[in-house]
Amino acid sequence: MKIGIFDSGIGGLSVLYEAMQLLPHEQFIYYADEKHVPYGEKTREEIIGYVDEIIQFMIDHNCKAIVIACNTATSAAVALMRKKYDIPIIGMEPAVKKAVDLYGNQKVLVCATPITVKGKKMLDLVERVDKDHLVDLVALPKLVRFAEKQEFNSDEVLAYLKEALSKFDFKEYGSLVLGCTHFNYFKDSFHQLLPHVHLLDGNRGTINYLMKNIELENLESSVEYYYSAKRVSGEELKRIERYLERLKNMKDIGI
Ligand code: DGN
Repeated sequence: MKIGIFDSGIGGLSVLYEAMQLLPHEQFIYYADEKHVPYGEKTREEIIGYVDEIIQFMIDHNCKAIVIACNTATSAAVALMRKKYDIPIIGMEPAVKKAVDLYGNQKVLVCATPITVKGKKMLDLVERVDKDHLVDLVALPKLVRFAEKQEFNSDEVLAYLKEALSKFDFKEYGSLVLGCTHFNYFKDSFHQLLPHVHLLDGNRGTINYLMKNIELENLESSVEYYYSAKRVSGEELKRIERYLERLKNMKDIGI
């Protein structure tokens, strides 16, 4: 059987990339909900509807487990979906605990979409792990659109990040948590602006958790890509390959 991984768009490819490294004998379906990206600008009810439809699609396509490779969709829908379906449904959890454990001698900045930053899931997580009040949150909504346009380390991206982060005094911060899977494409820009700050994403933790919840198989590795239920081919497949190539080039930045 297969493992289904989905996101509103191409952010979750960073989770797929990690999964392919750690699970080389599994078969994957990757679903980018390009019809509805960005989820960060939708209502919770709308997101729940999209997620439900995608999970049904994955089950119809023989998936044994599903990874919601989107912090926004996890925040809005994972609890409800776990009640509704009886296969493992794995969500994203921003690596806030890891940042506090590893770099808690300094402040931690968590960046994500507005829905994730304001969501109950994030607030509960921070309350649980942030005993010393080290954690600050910031929404960076424009990065999702930049990533979807394949605009990465441009002057415009750097100017946006500089402005959005200007209210934080980075002498006090030791780490930056990427709480949105789309933000992984900007690790080099974050690193360029904040060279002494450690970058963390939640991808490895998510795949480790997935591994504990499935029966591993010994299959010939493969990935089927879909853009909102339409099988991807030709130019669109090349677009996806460019994202995977970028992730490969940045694999040594951050943890
Ligand atoms: N990749 C999504 C996340 O991790 O939150 C961003 C979703 C969006 O469409 N804003």
